[in-house]
Amino acid sequence: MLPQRINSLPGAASVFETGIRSLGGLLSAYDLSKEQVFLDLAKQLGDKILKTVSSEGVTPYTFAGRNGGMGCRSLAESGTIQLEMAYLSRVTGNMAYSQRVDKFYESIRKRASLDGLYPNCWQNGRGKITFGADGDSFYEYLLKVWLFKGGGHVVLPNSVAPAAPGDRKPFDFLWDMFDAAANGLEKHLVKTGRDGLVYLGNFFWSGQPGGTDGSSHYEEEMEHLTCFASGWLALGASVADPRAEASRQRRMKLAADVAETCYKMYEQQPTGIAPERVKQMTMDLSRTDTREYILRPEAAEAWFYMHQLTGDPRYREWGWVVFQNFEKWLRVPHGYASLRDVRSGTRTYLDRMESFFLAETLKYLFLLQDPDNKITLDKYVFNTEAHPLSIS
Ligand code: DMJ
Repeated sequence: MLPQRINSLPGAASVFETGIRSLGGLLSAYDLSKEQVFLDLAKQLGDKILKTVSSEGVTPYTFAGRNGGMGCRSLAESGTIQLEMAYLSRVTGNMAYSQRVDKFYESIRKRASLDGLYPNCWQNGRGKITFGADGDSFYEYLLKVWLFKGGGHVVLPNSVAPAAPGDRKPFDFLWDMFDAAANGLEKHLVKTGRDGLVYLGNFFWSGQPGGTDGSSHYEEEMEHLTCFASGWLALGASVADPRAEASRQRRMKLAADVAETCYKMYEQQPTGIAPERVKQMTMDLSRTDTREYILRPEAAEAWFYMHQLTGDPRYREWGWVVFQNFEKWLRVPHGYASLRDVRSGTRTYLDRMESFFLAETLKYLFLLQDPDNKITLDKYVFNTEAHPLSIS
C-alpha cells in the first residue's frame, strides 16, 4: 500500500538522488500506469525539491543545504532535475516546476566554457572537467530535455525519418549546448590507449581560453560512470535534424568505440566484472586506486542504446556475457552484492546493493534482450536513473 502523503524529508538526504531515483521513479510509474496516486506523490515530492532550488536554478547538495564532497555546488546537482520537472509541468500544467530549474541553464550559459565543457565546480570557472562523477548527467540532460520538449526525433534503424522540425524553438539552445559539449568531448577528452582502445579521460582546466596553457592538463582516468557517454553520443547522432548531419558518422563511431572499451573493462578482468575506474589507459588495474564494482549500470546502458540505435547484435552478446558474470560473482542469498576486488577469485563483498542495480543495471540488461520491448528511444526518454518517460 502506497502512502498518500510525503511528510518531512531528512535534512541529510541528497536532493540529486531524491530527484533522479524517487521523483523519477514516481513519474515513470505514473507514465506507464496512469495511476493518479503516483502523480499525487510526485507532485508533493516535486514541491519539496523545488523549495530547495534557488531563483538562479541552483540546487543544493542536501535538503538542509550544504555542499557535497567537492566543497562546491556541482554541475550534475543543478543540471539533473530539468527532465523530471519538465514532465511534472507537462502533466500538471504548472510551468513553475520547469521554469525554476531551467534558470540553471541561464546561470551556466553566463559562464565561460572550454569548448562547451564546464568544470564540475562550475562557480569556480576552473578545475576538473569530466563525463564521470559530478559532471555526467548535466551533459546527459541537455540532449534529453531537448528531446523531451519536442526539439527533435530519434530515428531507429529501419524506420522512416520524420520531417525535421522547421522553426527554431526557444529551447533549441539545449541542442546547441549538447552539440558544443560533444565537440568539446571529442577535442579534449578522447584518447587512444596503448592497447588501441578509445578512452574518455578528464581535463583539469585553468579557466584560460583554449586550455592549452601550462596550468591545464589531461588526466588519464576513465570512470565506469563515463560509459554512459557512448549512449549519449549515439542518441544525439540518431536525431533527424540537418544540424546532426555533419557529426553523425563520426560520433556514432566514437560511441561504438567507447561501448567497446566499456566491454573490455569487463572482459579483461579475471571475474569478467569491470572496476569503478581505470587509470593510465590500462585495463590491468596496476595503476588504479580501486578494484571495486558497486553494481554500476553505465556499460549496460551503453549497450542498450547502441543495440537499439544500430541493431548490431554484438551488444546483446556482451550484455548476456556480463549478466552471466553477475550471476556467478555477485549473486548472494537475498540479492546481488558489490564486489571489493574484481581481479580476485575470492568473492569478497561490500555490504551494499544500490537501488540503481535494479532500476538501471538489470533494467537495461533486460530491455537489451527483450524482443518485444516497447520502450523505444523514439518514444521515450530515460531519466538518468533509467526511469522511462514518454515524449508526447
Ligand atoms: C546513477 O544513479 C545515475 O545514472 C547518475 O546520474 C550517476 N550514476 C548512478 C549510477 O552509477
